[in-house]
Amino acid sequence: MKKTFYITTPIYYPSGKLHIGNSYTTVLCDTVNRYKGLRGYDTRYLTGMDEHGQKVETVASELGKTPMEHVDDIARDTQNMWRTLDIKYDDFIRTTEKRHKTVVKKIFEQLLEQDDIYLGDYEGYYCMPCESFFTETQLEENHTCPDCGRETELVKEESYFLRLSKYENRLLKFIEDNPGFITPEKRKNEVVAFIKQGLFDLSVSRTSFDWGVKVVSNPAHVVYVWVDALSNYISSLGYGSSDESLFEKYWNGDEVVHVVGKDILRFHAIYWPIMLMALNIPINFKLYAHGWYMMKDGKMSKSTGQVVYPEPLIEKYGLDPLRYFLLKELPYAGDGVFTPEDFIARINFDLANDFGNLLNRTINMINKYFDSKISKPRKSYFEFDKQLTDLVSKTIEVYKEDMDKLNVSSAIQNVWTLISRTNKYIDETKPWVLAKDEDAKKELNSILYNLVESLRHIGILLSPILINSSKELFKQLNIPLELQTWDSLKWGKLGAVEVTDKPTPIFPRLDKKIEEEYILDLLKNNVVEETPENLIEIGDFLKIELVVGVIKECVVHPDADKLLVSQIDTKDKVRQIVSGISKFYTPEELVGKKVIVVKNLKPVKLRGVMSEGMVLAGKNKKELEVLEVSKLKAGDIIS
Ligand code: ME8
Repeated sequence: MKKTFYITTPIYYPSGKLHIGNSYTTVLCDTVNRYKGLRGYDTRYLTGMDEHGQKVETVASELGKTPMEHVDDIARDTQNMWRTLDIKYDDFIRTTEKRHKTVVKKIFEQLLEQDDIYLGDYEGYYCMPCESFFTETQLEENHTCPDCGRETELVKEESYFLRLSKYENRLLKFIEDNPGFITPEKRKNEVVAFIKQGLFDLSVSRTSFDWGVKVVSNPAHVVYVWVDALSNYISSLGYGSSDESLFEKYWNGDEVVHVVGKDILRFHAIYWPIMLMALNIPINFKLYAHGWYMMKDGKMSKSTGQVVYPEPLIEKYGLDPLRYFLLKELPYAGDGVFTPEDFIARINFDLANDFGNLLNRTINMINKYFDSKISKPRKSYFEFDKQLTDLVSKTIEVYKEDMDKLNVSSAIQNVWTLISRTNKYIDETKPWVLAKDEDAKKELNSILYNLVESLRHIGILLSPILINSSKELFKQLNIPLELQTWDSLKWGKLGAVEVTDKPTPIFPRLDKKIEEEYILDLLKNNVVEETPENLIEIGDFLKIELVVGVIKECVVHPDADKLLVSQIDTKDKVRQIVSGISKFYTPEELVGKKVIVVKNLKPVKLRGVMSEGMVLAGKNKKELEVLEVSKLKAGDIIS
């Protein structure tokens, strides 16, 4: 029986178009999954979308869509994008699907019944774009989000909690007993340090929005995103349904790997295993947390145009160069940077010069010296042969170790060492010199055979990575299917070959300057002037009632020097408004001014004094100026 292998990406938020950063995870999983398939595993690859939450509800309404219409659109676009990247997943789960929601409901109720989930009160600062809650001490200045720097909102509501604290010691022991559970090592250390600080119970429901899975026993609550999202890894396998065969086969099978970005490591390394412990499901997975793709100037961000999308790069340069770049340039335990210069350099140096040229030169020589046919040599003629074959065997071994660790970047580097060695073999054996000697035909044939045999091995090792060009290599060299397999990775399995007599370079060399400029232009087009998040509907604006008010009296706030308390006539009444403008105006300067007042602001007490509205003012770094009108009268409407 074949061994099983189950690999998952995180399920993506439908917060907009996915960029090369999120694509990295999906390409990485696709590559590892193809590698495992090559090794003879029975593989299953899951990806999908995390479609619930307040943000989806808000963005959809801003776009004038229902949440379901919005997530349908994004899911379709995402699947199209994966098609462009030739991602071969077996299942695409969406958390809005019935098969998923049923499982979430079941899990929640079971945990509630067992008292692993209990009802309490939640107070925290919520950042909507990040879908995250923070304690006050975690916030940056002015209560802004530590991750994205945007304003957070203080939320207090009834909430269900998952008892993390109860499982703290069991989890630490599990991590200690299973050294390969979290990789790379440095990520594991981060997790252990975090747990040792002590775990707080996790808020797992919300009453402030609707777009989510309703708690069966208390429908005022929706299940908060992480319990919903994490369950996808088993709901997609039919866990808890009438047919658990996939769950049995893959979850309780041989290998399960969750691949995640470093930012969501904690959720997968702490909350998910604790949920599984509480549900009495074996923690059969291993976790690999990768770093991030950055831009030269920092994080990828749609709002500043510091973002790269895969499609235009694929359209212009083909799929393999992008897959190669993504997989090669992100080091195992660190972050990577995308620059147009590096992208073009990788195509020109690694793909066109080193790899493509080796294939092209080899085929051209076989055509020129042997009319496209060579035979299998009876013996070795050169001292360099052994060096080459030794390196081939060694490369297979290190490649295997790297790929099993998901260190694809290192696997690629090792294959390139073999490519360089093979290029060097040509320089050492000098086929063009032997070609002049009629008595050296056998030696010349053996050199070309060795080149093709090395290229065949390189093609197999690269087949999960460079999916199109490895096929092209096999095609141009006419390698039979049975010699494209993992089991055929053995020197000398190749017999006689007849290569194509019409070779085409698999990676044409690019003009550095022109292409770098082309990519820079692409990046400029990505600058988004205004994102849906900062656009409002006209209806939102019309909700604000603005009228002219005449300031009748004004004094300094009794308990706060910075505040002025004004009595302002807005015709319907004289209202008291507190404003933080004493640095710019004395009370006397304000009396008599005809200003613009927000009339329908909820009254609040500011340092103990009631304020019923707001006076509009404009400001820059140095000055603040209250907006005034000249002809209009108290109560006149501003619109
Ligand atoms: O976090 N480089 O979804 P998400 C590399 N729905 N990876 C990046 C990246 C970059 N520049 N930017 C984002 C979520 N990512 C949750 C997951 S799973 C049960 C729920 C990665 O769409 C990021 O690290 O915000 C994460 O792994 C993935 O994209 C999805 O992010």
